[in-house]
Amino acid sequence: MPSKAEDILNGFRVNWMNLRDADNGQIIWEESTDLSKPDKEHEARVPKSILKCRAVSREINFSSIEAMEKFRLEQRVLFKGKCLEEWFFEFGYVIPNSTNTWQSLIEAAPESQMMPANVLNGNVIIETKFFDDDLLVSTSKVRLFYI
Ligand code: RRQ
Repeated sequence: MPSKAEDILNGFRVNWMNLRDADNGQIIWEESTDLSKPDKEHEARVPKSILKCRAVSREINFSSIEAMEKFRLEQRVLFKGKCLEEWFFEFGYVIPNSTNTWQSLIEAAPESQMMPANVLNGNVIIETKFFDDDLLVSTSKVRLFYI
């Protein structure tokens, strides 16, 4: 018998996602592959100019069959397995059988110095944990290439 977490996961998908330079609204990256799926390590190629952005604005368009009380993400930036930074994003209540566009702002920690793109390239994994409140629904991993 499927658990509640499995029911949510089975009815959940990311339809598309984009990233913008928050200072000028220009799209840096967009894709319609579902980077939330937990079974395999995903890869994404992003322009290295993203590292110069003060803030990145992200839209995630997702659909859910199941209601969620408090949909939220915990994301970790891992460099060679070591956590550089952790981010917390909360969407809140998800209407059953709905499609939603979730906008979030990713800001550089003040006075944080980015490593060069050639050092980061292929060595950064974004680990994303999907929760409904305290219930872990899935964990996905995306390896980043800065091009
Ligand atoms: C804290 N230090 C760093 C952080 C460093 C460093 O110290 O050298 C390097 C990189 C980063 C992470 N970047 C954040 C930027 C850096 C410049 N200032 C603004 C913030 S990043 O550009 O590599 C970055 C941006 C966005 C990493 C992850 C993401 S993301 O979480 O929005 N994301 C994107 C989708 C594919 C490309 C990246 C991963 C993602 C999003 C949603 C889901 Cl469901 C799964 C995975």
